[in-house]
Amino acid sequence: MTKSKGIQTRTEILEQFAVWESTLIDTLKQEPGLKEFLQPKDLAEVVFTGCGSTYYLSLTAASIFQVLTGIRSSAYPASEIFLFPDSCLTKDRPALLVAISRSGETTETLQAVRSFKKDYRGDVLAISCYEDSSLVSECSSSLVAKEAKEASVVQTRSFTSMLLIAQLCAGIVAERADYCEQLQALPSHGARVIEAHHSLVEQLGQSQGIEEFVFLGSGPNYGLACEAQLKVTEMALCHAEAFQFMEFRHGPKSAVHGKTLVVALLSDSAKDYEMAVVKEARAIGAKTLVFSEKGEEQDADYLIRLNSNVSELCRGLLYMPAVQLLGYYRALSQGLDPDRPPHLNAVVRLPAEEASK
Ligand code: F1P
Repeated sequence: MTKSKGIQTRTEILEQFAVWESTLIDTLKQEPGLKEFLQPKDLAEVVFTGCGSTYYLSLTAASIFQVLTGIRSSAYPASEIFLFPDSCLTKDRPALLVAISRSGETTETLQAVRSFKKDYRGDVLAISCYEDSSLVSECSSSLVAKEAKEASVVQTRSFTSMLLIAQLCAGIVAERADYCEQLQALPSHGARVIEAHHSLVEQLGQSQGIEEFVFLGSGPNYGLACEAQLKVTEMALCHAEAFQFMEFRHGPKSAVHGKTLVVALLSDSAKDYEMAVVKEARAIGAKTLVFSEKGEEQDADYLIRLNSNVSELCRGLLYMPAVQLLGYYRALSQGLDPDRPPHLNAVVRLPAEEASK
């Protein structure tokens, strides 16, 4: 008997909220050790790294970390760190590398860690789903979302759970108990939002009237827009792009047509600017799906209202299950198996001769 397509991905998306909950509990148990590890360092900068989904996670994590802690934070793909180290890092300032990898076995991420430890002599914090991975064993400290492990190739609950860990770290370092408290509310909000909008997402994912996707997000939401783009690309092999809202006007909008779905991950702080871009996309013929806290936007074809009452730096996670489902339904409608995208492996391991250069 053939297994139904996408069953693992579907389960991992829809059951992620319980995993968020256990990840929060497990991570908070490590708060004293984490404080001890992170706070005495007088850090000048924090660099986040990963590959693919975990690079996009790094973009969002760095943005949140910098705003909450005031410590300069940036994100680079792991390959850039070991291939172009001096473009990414400075040697004379105490820095921490946060290396993020679901598997903990991606060669580029391990190479980045090794090069950072050797040439920049900094500490490395690992965030992974595998406690017995090479990454965890090579780093000075680690946080593991052990229940977020996945059978699917494509990352869904692992992405959100590891992002939650990074957000909690930022809250702990910043001593923002209020922020950590808000994170506790995300599992129940996540389940509620998906229950309320599942059928809309299914309809949009399956719509024959949509041929390509543009995801817009600014500030901490840019990494999320990139990850949304990757979900649709990986699962559904569909053309998708991601931009910061205002960048969309500088060229990309010229390629938009009546079968483009523009998905807007709104912030609070720049909402008026962002909605002006949505309005413009709609005026040139695109369909628009807007994620917003209050759902009062008039210029949207479709709306997903979060109504979370948590800060914009906290709530981005709530966008992800819906965009993951969008990729899932799009894949099914194309006859593809979201669990097993062609040509893609769960772990990218470089051949030994490439890895040792
Ligand atoms: C990173 C990654 C994924 C991608 C694919 C291949 O893996 O690039 O983002 O979806 O599964 O691996 P990891 O380092 O987070 O394990």
